[in-house]
Amino acid sequence: MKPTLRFVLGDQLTRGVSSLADIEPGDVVLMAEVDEEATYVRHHQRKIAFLFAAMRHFAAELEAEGIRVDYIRLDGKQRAASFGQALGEALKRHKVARVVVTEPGEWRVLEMMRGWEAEFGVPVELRPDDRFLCGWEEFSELAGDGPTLLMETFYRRMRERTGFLMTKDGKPEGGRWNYDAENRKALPKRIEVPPRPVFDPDETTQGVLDLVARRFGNHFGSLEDFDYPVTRHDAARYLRWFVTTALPDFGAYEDAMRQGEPLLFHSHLSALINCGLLTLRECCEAVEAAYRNGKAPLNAAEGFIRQIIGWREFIRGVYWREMPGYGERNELGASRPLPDFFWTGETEMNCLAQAIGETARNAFAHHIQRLMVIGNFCLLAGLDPKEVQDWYLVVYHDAYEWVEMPNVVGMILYADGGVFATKPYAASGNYINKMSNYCGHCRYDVKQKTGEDACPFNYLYWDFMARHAERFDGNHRMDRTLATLGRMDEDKVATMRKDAERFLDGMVPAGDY
Ligand code: FAD
Ligand code: DLZ
Ligand code: SF4
Repeated sequence: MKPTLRFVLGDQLTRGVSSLADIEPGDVVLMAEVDEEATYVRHHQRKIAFLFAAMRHFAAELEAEGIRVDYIRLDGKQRAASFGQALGEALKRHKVARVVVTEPGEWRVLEMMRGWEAEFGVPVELRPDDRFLCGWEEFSELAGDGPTLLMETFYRRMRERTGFLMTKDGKPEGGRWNYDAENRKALPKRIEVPPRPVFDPDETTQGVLDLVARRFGNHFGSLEDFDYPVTRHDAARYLRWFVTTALPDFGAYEDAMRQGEPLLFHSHLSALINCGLLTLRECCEAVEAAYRNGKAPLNAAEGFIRQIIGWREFIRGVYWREMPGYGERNELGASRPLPDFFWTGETEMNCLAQAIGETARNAFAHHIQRLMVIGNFCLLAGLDPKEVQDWYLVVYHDAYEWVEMPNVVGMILYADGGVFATKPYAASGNYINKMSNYCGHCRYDVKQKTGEDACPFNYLYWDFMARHAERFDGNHRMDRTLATLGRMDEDKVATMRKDAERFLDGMVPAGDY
């Protein structure tokens, strides 16, 4: 019998991925570093390096198992510009009966895959990605199929279904489903953030870093001090470190920010889970075990597990439910171009300068920086949703469209009109001041509402509310804010709106990046 060609993409680096499930001796695994994936948006240098290094190590591990791997390097003798070309060339090299792939994380790639059978005249079997707990088709059974969805409803069903943090008699551990109210503490000054394990690049990773510097050195971001895990072994070590050292404080300080501390008590596991080096099950099992062994409090364990089996699965369900066309949504009619400082980090707004600077250095910013600093600014400033999506997809090492797009379109920009956000996540400088020490290092005054020295988040916040007051009239979660706006002195509102106009018009558009 002719062998099977199994095409494994860069974010499918799991030995148990469905495309490898029934691998037989003689089958060939195809993996390819292709220019199109690195440049369809100009990904952060560190993201490309991370993924290529992880791919090369994964391929070596398969080979060590005796599996035949046809690995196409970006700088090798065999080259391919795109997934399609890589497959077409591989089919000339190997006489196979069929091609097996696991469904991809992006609509764009799914469309390509659907065309392969006709294009290459070979059967192509597209298998579900069972590394997620909830398939695309069954999402509506768990989340509902109305025009609006609630993550919390979906999450409770996922808890029941998986049994994570459930008692023997089917109740949520501790008697409550959600401990979020305990997870909003500011970081006390005395708390030290624990140092993390670092993973020095080996020869393979160094080769990739050199390649990326050569080929993509003009992309955003830096490769300096690359120390992230790129193998299954190191990823598992990083998970163990998180569970034993950071998890106990993860919950309480989940929303906190501190200047010079890009990771705090966050797991920093998203890129490892998204590319497949870790499975979400093992992460949740390790966290649950820490709770059951008395090593981590319930608010931390529940908070982490909710992010994974709740938010992560839910966001993916929203993506596939709303595609295609989700990326085009623009309910609030936002059209301002992305400002230049999103690429340079050069802004006097310290919170933004810190979050963007860390993003450039690490290809990472934690959730509250992405949501309440950068995202909040994008919303209030009325930035064009397409430009914001591209930026988020480029800059984070964990970014794939299935997860980036709903977080941007639905969560930060409210550009989908509230498919799952009951109101826009808008906040003034007060929130950032409460949750961080950024304002103490800023040239703006967070207490001032108007004028040259006032924190721009303050007047941008009220300008946003005034701009969209009619749109949000009738949304009960906005009642208090709109009532406050209604009671404000008209001249004061006019001054804030003028300040907002001055500030926004003063931003330099980024242009083509
Ligand atoms: P932790 O704080 O330790 O949380 C644990 C895990 O929960 C994460 O590793 C992640 O897998 C999952 N998670 C938490 N929140 C979300 C969420 N909202 N959506 C999906 N998964 C979640 N996450 C990505 O993985 N890729 C992205 O491209 C991405 N883009 C985002 C864009 C915006 C505008 C926002 C607001 C959030 C985005 N997130 C994205 C979600 C979240 O910010 C990151 O998953 C998180 O910061 C990763 O850091 P961590 O691993 O330390 O997470
Ligand atoms: C993000 C990315 C990059 C930069 N490069 C590659 C690559 O060369 N080869 C590959 O197989 N995958 C890459 N990826 C991940 C893909 O973009 C990802 O598999 C698809 O977007 C589907 O989620
Ligand atoms: Fe950010 Fe305003 Fe605080 Fe400056 S004062 S750090 S701009 S919130």
